[in-house]
Amino acid sequence: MNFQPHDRGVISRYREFLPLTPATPVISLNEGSTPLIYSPRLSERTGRRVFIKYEGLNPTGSFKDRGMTMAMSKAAEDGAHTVVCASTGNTSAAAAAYASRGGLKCAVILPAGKIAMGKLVQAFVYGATVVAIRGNFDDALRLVRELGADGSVAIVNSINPHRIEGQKTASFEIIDELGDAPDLHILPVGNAGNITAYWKGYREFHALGRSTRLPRMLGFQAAGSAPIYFGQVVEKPETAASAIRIGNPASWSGATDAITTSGGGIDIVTDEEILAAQAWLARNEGIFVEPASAASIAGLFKCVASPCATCPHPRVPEGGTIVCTVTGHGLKDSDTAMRGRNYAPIEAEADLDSVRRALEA
Ligand code: AN7
Repeated sequence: MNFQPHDRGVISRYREFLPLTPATPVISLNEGSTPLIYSPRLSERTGRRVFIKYEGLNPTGSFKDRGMTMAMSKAAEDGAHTVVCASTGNTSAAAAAYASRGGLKCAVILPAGKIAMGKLVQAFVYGATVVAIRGNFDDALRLVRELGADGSVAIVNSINPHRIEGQKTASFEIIDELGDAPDLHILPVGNAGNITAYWKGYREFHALGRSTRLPRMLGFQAAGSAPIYFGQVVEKPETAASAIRIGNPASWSGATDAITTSGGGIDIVTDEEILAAQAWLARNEGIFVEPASAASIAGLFKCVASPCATCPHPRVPEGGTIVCTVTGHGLKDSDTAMRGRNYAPIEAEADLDSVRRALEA
């Protein structure tokens, strides 16, 4: 049998581009290699070739697995026994899973009452110690920095540079699949690690001659949690997209660099636009994403509807290529997907006539 352990994860696929040593133990769940799905209806609506990078199909249901395989492997190499992170939900799910895979202890610090149930249950079932603070994500991240200061625990938030290294592999995959970089890349922005990582990945492959161009990077924040857009810390961020309910992003400067050097932009979308885009994508393309992820799609719609000064979309040539990253699976947060909608089954007796009547109603 020609079986090799970990022969499909991002470390194995892109080892030569990652800061590994022969001694690094690879802690992997075969993450990455997610589908890049051509989107006919988005393409029709925008007059561009639109692809969806469906990161919800990673092992724990979000893009965080790419960075976590790196961060956990390096933590194990460095002899750490315990990892800790702050999270709006997806980082904690990934940290808990990869810690259990690697035999490390995991503690997660979460804003109480603000974590989608699908994510919270992941932290518990994977066996993490879960602490809910009376504060928001930004408070949790401050506490994690303080906890990690004496070196007794390894921080696996994206302030850990290994996380960014792992996450940059998504850009590699896109270039490998399209044969070049897209004209425009759109993604949601919360703590801003991902936009920083994608831009790093695009630049690295471009420098190696694997792509002929660099994309413009366009990030979308939720209107109630948009510190980068407004240029100031938001003390009390609010949004239904709880994953990006962040008022003081750790990778702020990375995002600014990606946006300015790529000739891209940062913009906002309202919760209404986000939830409408979430439903639209599911109904029209068969792709169910969590609210934060739908910010990419809401952003694309906003660009089409009203080209604005900060938005590079009008400069994408007709027929040009756009990739939208959708970062997390829709099942992560079914409560928000149901809220405010009249999703209810049509009740019927268990006989053919009743079912027929129900179908005709
Ligand atoms: C689905 O899990 O910050 O801009 O603690 O879960 O790299 O922070 C999650 C962020 C977008 C924003 N989409 O990415 C966490 C956390 C989803 C997310 C983001 C997050 P960054």
